[in-house]
Amino acid sequence: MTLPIITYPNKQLKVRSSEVIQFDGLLHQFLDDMFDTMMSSNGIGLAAIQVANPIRVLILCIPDEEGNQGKENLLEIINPSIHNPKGNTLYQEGCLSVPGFYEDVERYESLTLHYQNRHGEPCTLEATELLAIAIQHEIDHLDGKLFIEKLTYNRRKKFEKEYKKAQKEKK
Ligand code: QAP
Ligand code: CO
Repeated sequence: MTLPIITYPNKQLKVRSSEVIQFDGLLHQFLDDMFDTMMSSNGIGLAAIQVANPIRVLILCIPDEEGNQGKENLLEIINPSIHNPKGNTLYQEGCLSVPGFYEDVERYESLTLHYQNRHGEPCTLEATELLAIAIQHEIDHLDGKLFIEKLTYNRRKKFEKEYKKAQKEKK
């Protein structure tokens, strides 16, 4: 089942999400719904708050070299924390909650991630490249932050102008 995605400037996107303590069937159904929602919107990452659920859950499905985005590449990440961040890198980011807008954002180049899987088991992951960037983007959602908040003053102004214009044209 797909869920509706909340878009900027909805204030719910600013909420700090809470730790997951119950790894039950309800959580598993929700993770499956998040996956359907992300796939049907052509996303590579989705945080629970983007579908109005303020819990520390995110999913990622980075396409492989052939561009395939199969469920075998799906990462379900719960209660994550970033360790040993290294280096810096620029990437043109987008977000399903800020549709149609893309801008360069600076992130750590590599990191170690501690998290729990859908069964509550502790996991560790070494991430670089697009995976490392996507992890940071999605964890920001759990803390109520959007990538547009990392833009310089001038680029943020450019965003507000372009986004408002696009919203008007949609109506
Ligand atoms: C987060 O973003 C991300 O504007 C995931 O019209 C972004 O899946 C991780 C999307 C950059 C790493 C690098 C955006 C789809 C999808 C749009 C997404 C749109 C349609 C964004
Ligand atoms: Co996003």
